[in-house]
Amino acid sequence: MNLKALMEKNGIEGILVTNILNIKWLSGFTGTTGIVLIIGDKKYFITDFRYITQGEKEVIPNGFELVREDKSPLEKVAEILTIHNVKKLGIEGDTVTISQMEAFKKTFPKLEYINLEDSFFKMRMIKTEEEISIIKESVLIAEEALKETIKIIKPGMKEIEVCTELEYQMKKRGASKPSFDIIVASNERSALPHGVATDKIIENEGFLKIDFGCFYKGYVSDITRTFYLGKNPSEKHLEIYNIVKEANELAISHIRAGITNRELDKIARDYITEKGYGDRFGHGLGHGIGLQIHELPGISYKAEEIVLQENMVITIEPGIYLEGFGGVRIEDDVVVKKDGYELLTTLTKDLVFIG
Ligand SMILES: [Mn+2]
Repeated sequence: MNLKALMEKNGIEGILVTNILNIKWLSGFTGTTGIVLIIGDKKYFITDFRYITQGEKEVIPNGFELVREDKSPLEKVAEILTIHNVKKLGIEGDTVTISQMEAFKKTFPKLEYINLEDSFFKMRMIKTEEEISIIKESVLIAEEALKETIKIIKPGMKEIEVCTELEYQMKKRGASKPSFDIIVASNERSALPHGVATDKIIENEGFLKIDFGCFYKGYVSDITRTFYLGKNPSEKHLEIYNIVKEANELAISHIRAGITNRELDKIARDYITEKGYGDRFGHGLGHGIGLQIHELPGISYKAEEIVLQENMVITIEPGIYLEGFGGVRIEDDVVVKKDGYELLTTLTKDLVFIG
């Protein structure tokens, strides 16, 4: 769906966009303060003194009119709405706060507001070729950084040292920051699905799970690899590693436009359940990525059913977590294609022994 279709469907003349990531997605603006107002074919970007130069460079090439406000952005919005005689305005119901809504109602008391709910998040699900190439870059930076980091990992190191090295290696390659708090979970801590790095010492003979990624030009990567530190894994280590790897590969092999998010989740979940570990896989199979680390569609049995479409970018990340023992997750980033998929992650999924 595009903006025009969104306005027609909702019977509105304009849309007020305040979510900063939706603003970036629409206008290309990378700053932190601005408002976008769409009225019919006209696109306005309203900002203050601090962002005029940046705004000119970023939003004007995308067809926006730059409007400078010196007092209050909402007063400027009110002026433009009056010029165009707008009566019904769309707002982002999944983003606007109660305080913002009260401010809108105070400034434009005569308007009728239409809740566009998650429409922008749904539009953002399908990436352009340009967005996909940036995400690809983001994945490559993260992967190269991990390869460099693995070289220095040894028993006796703290998880947080691994995390710091990985962050440094990503930034050195052009990342602006990690896409979330890096997870470095060693030994029995690997059983924590979201065990962010701590000052725990990494010990020999156990799993080391690293879930990481970076922001590059505003877009994220999100990858997990589980390593074995040492040389003598138990049968259980190998068993759960292989089940997770097979579930990951099985799910990815089914990706194509037309399958639903829930069907995909079920494929991996049924496989893990068949092998006896269904209750140890307690989270969704994956999620969309883009300007945010968790975007629509959620690839989960709990998510609203969504049919996958070409150029959605999703993660596939099955896991098995055994409390007191350890856990495995293998996560890849994948582009949905018409008749299949494009795997962006290139790191091996074979169990790698380090240390
Ligand atoms: Mn993820």
